[in-house]
Amino acid sequence: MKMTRRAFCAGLAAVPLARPAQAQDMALLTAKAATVQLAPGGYPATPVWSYDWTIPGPVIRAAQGSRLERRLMNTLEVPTSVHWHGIRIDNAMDGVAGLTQNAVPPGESFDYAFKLPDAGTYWYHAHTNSMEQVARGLSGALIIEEATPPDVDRDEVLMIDDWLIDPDTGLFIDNFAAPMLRSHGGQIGNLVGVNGRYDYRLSARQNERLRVRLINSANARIFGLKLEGLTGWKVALDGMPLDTPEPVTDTLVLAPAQRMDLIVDVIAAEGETAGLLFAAADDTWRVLADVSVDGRAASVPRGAPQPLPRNPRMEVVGVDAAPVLEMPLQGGAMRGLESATFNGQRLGWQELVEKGQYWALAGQAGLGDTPLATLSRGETARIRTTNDTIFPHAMHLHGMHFRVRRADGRLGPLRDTVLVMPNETTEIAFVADNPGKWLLHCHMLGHAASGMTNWIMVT
Ligand SMILES: [Cu+2]
Repeated sequence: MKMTRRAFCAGLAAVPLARPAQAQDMALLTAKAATVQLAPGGYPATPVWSYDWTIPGPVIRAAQGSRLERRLMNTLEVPTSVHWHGIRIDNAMDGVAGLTQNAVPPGESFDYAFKLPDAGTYWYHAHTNSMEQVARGLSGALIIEEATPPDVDRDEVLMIDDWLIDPDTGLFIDNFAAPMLRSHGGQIGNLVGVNGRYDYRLSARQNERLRVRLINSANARIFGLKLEGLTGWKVALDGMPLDTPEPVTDTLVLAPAQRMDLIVDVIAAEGETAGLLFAAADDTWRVLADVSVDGRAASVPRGAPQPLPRNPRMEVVGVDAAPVLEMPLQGGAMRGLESATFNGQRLGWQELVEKGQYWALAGQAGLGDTPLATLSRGETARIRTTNDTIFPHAMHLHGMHFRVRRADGRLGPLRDTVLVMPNETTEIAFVADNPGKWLLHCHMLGHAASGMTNWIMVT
């Protein structure tokens, strides 16, 4: 697909339509078919599934400790539901169709209302047939603000995505269920962009300080990212503050569903190039977000930033004494499965393939009636994932954050999604302090739909 980079995109991005709301009404989040100019001007516009007419959906901002209320209105022709990714949420509000709620039928609504215990960068997305619904556009940023925000000049949300578009028609290439994609790395788009634009650009001044909130909302693409004309520190991962800001010295890796907060200083002078680059498949660095430097905010850059204020309940205690649950990641192209349990039956590889199941977690393909584990509230648990496949997987736990326990017993940062590379063993440890049924799945959404989904119960 040939894409020219143009300063001006002729297509009009869709804008949210203001709706008169009754005072007693809950604020709406409408799942809606829309048409958006994702490809450069001159290429056709793309019919999408949106929240409130835009790709991505509106940035929802709320204060830490407050309650978020949204009435999902489903005006699509398919059932849907909303998952509030990374929020340590009431189980009934987690949005997982078939586990925590029934999918909302066309024409109906569902009221989401929940407390926001943690500040940070989160996102929301469809969790009904998410492989297709997220790819068609059903996602948006969810920003929970600290009472005392860090000292920055600006706060920018960069939702990074890719889309698989037929350049002749503008339509999404409709092969979400293709075995080739689901049994391999997943659906990788042919157009990469930020906040719904292939040519996203910001303007900034030299020595201006920005908080940049990166969110990977792609179905399967692992982004390698690099700063140009900018210098910065990592200050949070998956919403949760790091104890100490870490200088960015190398390529940043952001797996599907992961977030990273950076505090970035513009070091390029006026007229010099600056921006965020991504590693393309041909190993070249390409511009993902262009920063045009115009003027000067200060004569010298500032020093290292302070850490963000901590969120509550960030400690994971009693890890060394906690029992270890083995959850090997299995299957996929080139490796396959001898057998796995699917819908209560032990099936061989050929039977699994016929049912569209290419992957398994600890011998189980897809959700079973019984959870992978039942944990008592307050218990510390460890789950060891050995990746026996030849593909990377971004493993996400709902409802609770975890820390990676390294081989030497030290704990990594608190997060909700971890990238497990082929032949790698990663152990996560968490306090099971949130009661309910919590999904544990790969966030390569094609993998999740074809076996890599399980759940744990906290009683
Ligand atoms: Cu996977």
